Amino acid sequence: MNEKERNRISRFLSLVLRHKPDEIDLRLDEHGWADVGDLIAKSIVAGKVFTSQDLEEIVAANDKQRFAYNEDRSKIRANQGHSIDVELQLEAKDPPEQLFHGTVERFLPAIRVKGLLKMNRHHVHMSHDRATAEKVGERRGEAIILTVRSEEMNKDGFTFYLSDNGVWLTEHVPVKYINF
Ligand code: HQG
Repeated sequence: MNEKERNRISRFLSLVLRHKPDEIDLRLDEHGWADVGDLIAKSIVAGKVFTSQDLEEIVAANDKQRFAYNEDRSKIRANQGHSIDVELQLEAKDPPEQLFHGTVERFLPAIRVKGLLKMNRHHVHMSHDRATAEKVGERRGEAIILTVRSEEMNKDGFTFYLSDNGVWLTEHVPVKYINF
């Protein structure tokens, strides 16, 4: 499987493991896990053909480590980014002093009023390095990087989580903790 093909399947996996499992009649358990055999079989029906070995390659090669297997590799899930209702059982973790969030100019008026909202996802996504936040913002245009005073937030009682692929997550970032 070449890189282009891997990316195509990877995007398809994001769709069915994070947002629309119903589209291929895939069942995810309450923690977001899909059975690997079931995923492969139902993907084939949907015209996305890959083997379990292809899947292992896709998971290993994924630029953001978006997917993970359980211990015996019988199940797979997305590490974060869901819009459907799953409980990832993330562990709370103390954040560094500051975290970065990449966005674009046109969202700033709303962010200045409401702070950072999780929008369609389960959490607000932040990164510990500015470069990653730049990439996140650039998906939508010229990136604007906001600094979140995460340590202060945490001291004030807000909970932070670190996903298995290194994304920092929290429910909501009120305006007063954002440096624009
Ligand atoms: C913005 C991708 C108006 C927020 C990326 C963002 C990341 C507001 C957008 C991951 C707002 C939501 C997450 C407010 C926040 N008013 N707009 N009050 N608060 N926003 O995609 O952080 O490829 O849900 O700034 O690389 O862009 O999917 O979040 O622009 O890691 O693995 O609303 O998704 O990773 O957009 O991206 P998103 P995000 P994957």
